[in-house]
Amino acid sequence: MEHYVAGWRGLVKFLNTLGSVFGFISKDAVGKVQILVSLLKGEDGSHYSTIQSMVKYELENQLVDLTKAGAHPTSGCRTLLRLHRALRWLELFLDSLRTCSEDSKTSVLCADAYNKSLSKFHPWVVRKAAGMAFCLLPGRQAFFDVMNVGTTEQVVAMLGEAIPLISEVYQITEDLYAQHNILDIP
Ligand code: 1PZ
Repeated sequence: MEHYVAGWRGLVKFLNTLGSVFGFISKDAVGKVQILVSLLKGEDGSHYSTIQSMVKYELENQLVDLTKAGAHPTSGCRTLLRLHRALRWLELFLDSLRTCSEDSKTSVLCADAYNKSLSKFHPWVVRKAAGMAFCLLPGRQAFFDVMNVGTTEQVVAMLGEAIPLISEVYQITEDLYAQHNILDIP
């Protein structure tokens, strides 16, 4: 969990360098990261050291709203699920960035990845706002420049290493949530 949270902090930091139009996205992610950190640092923190132990603890102690929103709007399971769903978008987006041609538009890649993943969990107004924000993404080269990794070849190589790790984390979480039937926490 500590590493999951640290990874998200890094992503948010990067998102913030892209400009204030992404503020509403980063604010939501920050809020969710904060919820997880409070749980991790809280009285019951020892149960939150791994995602597996969190799921077990919260389910065994009825700390999760399973069918409709209720007493536990900030459960660890619910909160992490939101970030988990966004991780799938990230995986798709980074993979398209890695393989795209020089004249591809990041806004289109980003929207495609979003429409294939996260968008199905969002109401119309969020989809609309996200779509507008995507249009303001820097172009491919400027995007690679802010990543601050080096040449395009170096960016592509770095993504080639990072994406399989993101996929692995995504798959482990997905399997765990499926196993406990908690992929639809409201
Ligand atoms: C590089 C470009 C960044 C584009 C980011 C693509 C994701 C668009 C997501 C739009 C989210 C809009 C704001 C908040 C939405 C929330 O309603 C949902 C559900 O949470 P709930 O309301 O149920 O508590 N939140 C999410 O789906 C989590 C979104 C996290 C997005 C993190 C993006 C990380 C970007 C990393 C950049 C490299």
